[in-house]
Parts: sequence; structure tokens; C-alpha cells
Amino acid sequence: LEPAYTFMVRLRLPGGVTTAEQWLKIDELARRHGGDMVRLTTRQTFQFHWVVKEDLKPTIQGLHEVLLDTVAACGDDARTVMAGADPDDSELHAEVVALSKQLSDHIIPKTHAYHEIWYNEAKIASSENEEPFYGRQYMPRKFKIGFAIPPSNDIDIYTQDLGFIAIGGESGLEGFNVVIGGGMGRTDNEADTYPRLGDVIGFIAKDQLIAATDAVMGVQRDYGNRKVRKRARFKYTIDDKGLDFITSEIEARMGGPLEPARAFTFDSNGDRFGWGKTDRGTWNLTLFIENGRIRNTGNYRLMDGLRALAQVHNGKFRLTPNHNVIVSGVTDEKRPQVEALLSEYGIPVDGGHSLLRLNAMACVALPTCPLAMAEAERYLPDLVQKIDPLLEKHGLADTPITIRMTGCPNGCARPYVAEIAFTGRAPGKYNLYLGAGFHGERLNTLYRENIGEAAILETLDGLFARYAQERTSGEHFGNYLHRAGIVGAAEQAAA
Ligand code: SRM
Ligand code: SF4
Repeated sequence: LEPAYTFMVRLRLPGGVTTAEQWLKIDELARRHGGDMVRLTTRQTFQFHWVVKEDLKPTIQGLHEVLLDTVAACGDDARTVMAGADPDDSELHAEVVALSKQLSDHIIPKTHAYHEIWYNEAKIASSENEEPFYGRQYMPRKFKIGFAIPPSNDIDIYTQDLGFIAIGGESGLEGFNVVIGGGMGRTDNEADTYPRLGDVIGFIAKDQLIAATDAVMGVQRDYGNRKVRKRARFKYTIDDKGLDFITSEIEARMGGPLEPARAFTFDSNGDRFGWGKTDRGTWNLTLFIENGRIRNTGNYRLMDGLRALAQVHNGKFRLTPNHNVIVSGVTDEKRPQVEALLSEYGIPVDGGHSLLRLNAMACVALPTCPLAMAEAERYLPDLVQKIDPLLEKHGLADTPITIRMTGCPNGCARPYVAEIAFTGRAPGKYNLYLGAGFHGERLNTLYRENIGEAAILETLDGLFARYAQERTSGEHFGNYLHRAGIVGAAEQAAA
């Protein structure tokens, strides 16, 4: 008898967009094979946990029925391509999402093996040209691509290996500023691993998107470190070879220099919640999903409610990069029905959540992540409940502050660009990082090492007291901590 191996199954979902039909299939598979729950990830896709080995094929084939797959959701290749969620549904957003899908289709591995293994398709002889881009060795390491739509930096563009900042003009999307070399992962006590913010290296017209991606990924494929896996991400290739060298290699492969970067502004990396009228005259509803976990809990029947919604909704469901959900394309006529359903299933529209909770993000961590050293998803909600009264005490409840937690230093919830961040060291013990920029433009700094809850609360209480007294009008917490010299000079600030 074989042990009951269980697996995590992650979907590829460029731009985080699903139809109602796809939602219903995901829901069905999660109930049948995924322990009655599903997890929205920090890269806008779905994960099933607890899938036993014999259920892998039915799960993947079920996804195939609604044109979904798991190709390149993991591995040394280009992962799910992110795109800003834009609750206004602008034309720019529609075009960017379409491009993210096109780019994802272009850059995923072309091997037929996936079809043979999972869909039982006939074997075809592999050829030398099977992977025209990846070749026999694929990338040195995972590679992450995302599109941001200013003024929202919800995808944390500076944490992507390759980021595109959409630049619009009078006639719609003109092109993108190109950002290279972001990444979060670090390893404790290994100083040659570190988070890094991407650099803006120039502007490309929108029809250069594929060529630019091939050029950037090609440089990493050819120059990336294939000997030391911990140093194999693009950020280290850039630091090892120099930004000027890498940029000139990219330009050479593109056949000419990049244009100078165009002006843009970001104002936040969070989500906007509740109802909003879109540019298309329909309504979008951004629902808060705590840490992306969809399941039924007592009277809060989130999983059932979203299924009921998908049965009547003729628009889309869009996952945000902060693991929330936008129910998009709701007409005036449908809105009362949607509201009635949410209320029936105990799903609050405006939530009544504190601003801190709405701006919180935690990775999966325990019990499923084999790399976790401490809780994250299951602990951050409790910690926020204890931090909220401190903010209230100091009159800061209406001040948005970003807070993130991960169960280890790998940084799956992009903690190093949060104003307050915790990374797990041991059960109940965290490193406390402070002072990132509110819209992800500056990394935070290690402030206290290996501390437990009592020390966390005491430290934050003291800092909130000073912030409340000393902040200037509209000054974000992270910026204040720098101005006041409480955390050191930014290791690196984005343009
Ligand atoms: Fe991650 C590994 C979960 C986003 C950096 N990540 C893992 C694994 C697969 C653990 C493993 O290797 O065995 C985790 C599975 C846990 C579980 O039980 O589900 C895991 N990562 C996740 C997700 C599900 C976290 C979440 O709470 O949503 C995110 C899935 C994204 C997706 O849909 O594709 C997730 N991981 C990220 C991000 C954020 C991002 O991509 O925007 C990062 C930081 C950005 C970056 O890559 O630099 C991230 N994950 C890592 C790393 C560190 C990589 C490095 O360069 O050092 C690892 C470890 C590794 O690859 O060796 C890792
Ligand atoms: Fe696991 Fe660490 Fe990623 Fe959290 S940050 S999901 S603990 S690898």
C-alpha cells in the first residue's frame, strides 16, 4: 500500500481573470479533491491543497474542461503573468490583460509532455526544436513577469523579475516602462541572498512587448547562475554582471536602444474595496478575502456564497494581487440580486474590517508549506486584532498602513515592500521589518530579530505613539520612520 501522498495544485491564470463557468469548475474540484477549500495566491491565481495522488489527473483534466491548466505555474520558467486589477475596468486595463494572456501563451513551455501525461494524449516524438526559447535546460530559476497600471502598484512591480508599467496617451495604451531585476527571496544568515527592487531601464512601444520579453529572458537564460541555485535569480545576475552590461545586452538583442522611461505615478499597492461604477457603466465589487482563503466558516459561508454568485453572474471574477476578488461586470439590474445573495451567505460587502486588516497579506505557511518556520496565514489575523487597538489608542485607525507576514524569509507575500513586515524564524518568533514605501517603492529594513508577540506589540505601541505625535500631514508610517531616523537609510529606493 502506498502512503497517501498529497499535493498542492497551482493554476496558471494570466491577469487573474476567470469566467463564472471556470469559477464553478474550480469550486467543484476544490470540494471533490481539495479539502473543501481553495486558496487565492499572491500572484492572482488559485491553489488547491491536500489533493491526493490519485486525484491529480481528474483535477487537471477537470480544469482542462474549462480551458484552464497548471502549465508553468511552477518550475524554472516564466510563471503566471500578473496584471493590475484596476476596479475601474478601464480600456487600458482590458488591453493590458489581453496582452498579459498573449505574453503568457508566448512564453510558456511548448512541450507536448504535459498533454501526454495529464490528458492521456498520444505520444509524439520530441524534437530538438521542441522548446524554441527554453532549449533543453529551461531558465536557471523561476522567472516572474507582471504588468502594473498606474496609479495602482497592486502587483508590486519592483518585485518582479520583469515588470511592465503601462503608459497611456490620448489614444489609449502607448507602451510600457520596463523594470528589471526585482525579487524578494532571502535566506537567513546568508548575506549573499537578499530582496532587491527592480530598476526602470527605459520605455518600449506596445508592439515591442514580445521582443523585449524574449530579450530580457534570453539574457537571464544565457547569463544566469546555473551553479549556485540560491544565486540563480535574475536580480543576482544583474548585480553580478552590472546593470549597464545587462541593459546593453537587452538592447543589442532588441536591435536598438530603449527609449527613455516616461513619467508615471503610483499611489498605493493595496486594493479598493466595495462597489464602484466602472468606465463601462457596469459595477465592480471588490470583496475582501482574508489571506485569500475561500472556505465556509460558521455563518460566513464564503465558498457557498461565491458559488451561488457564479451561478447567476454573467460577468467575470478577477483575482487581485492582494488575494482578494473583484466580481466584475455587474449590471444595474443584477446588483440587487448580488447583494441579496451575499447577505444570504453572510458575506459583508463593506466588511467592517479595520484599514490595517484590509491592507494585510500573509503567505500560506503552515500547515501545508514545507519551508515554513512559523505561522503566517493562520496567525496574522489574530495579530492584527491585537494591533488594531494600539492604532485606535493613538488615533491612527484611519491611517492606512501595509502589513505583511510570511512563515519564512522566502517572501511569498512580498513582505519586504510592506511598511510593517514579519518573517518567521521559529514557532511564534519573527523578524520585524519596518519602513517600506506605501506603494512598494522602497524596501523595509530589519528592526528587531526573532521576537515574539509581546515584544512585537510593545515595539509597535511605542512607534505608533511617536508617529501619531510627530508625523506631518499625510505622511505614511514607513516614510515617517525614515524621516525620524528610526530605521536606517533605504537600502534601495525605486525611481
Ligand atoms: Fe512562493 C516557494 C507559496 C508567491 C518566493 N512558495 C514556495 C512554495 C512552493 C514552497 C516550496 O517550494 O515547497 C510555497 C507553497 C506553499 C503552499 O503550501 O501552498 C509557496 N508563493 C506561494 C504562494 C501560494 C503564497 C501565497 O500565500 O499566495 C504564492 C503563489 C504564487 C503564484 O500564484 O504563482 C507565492 N513566492 C511568491 C512570491 C510573490 C510573488 O511572486 O509575487 C515570492 C517572492 C517573489 C520572488 O520570487 O522573489 C515567492 N516562493 C518564493 C521562494 C523564494 C525564491 C527565491 O528567489 O529565493 C520560494 C523557495 C524557492 O523557490 O526555493 C518559494
Ligand atoms: Fe512557505 Fe516561506 Fe513561501 Fe510562506 S514565504 S509560503 S512559509 S516558502
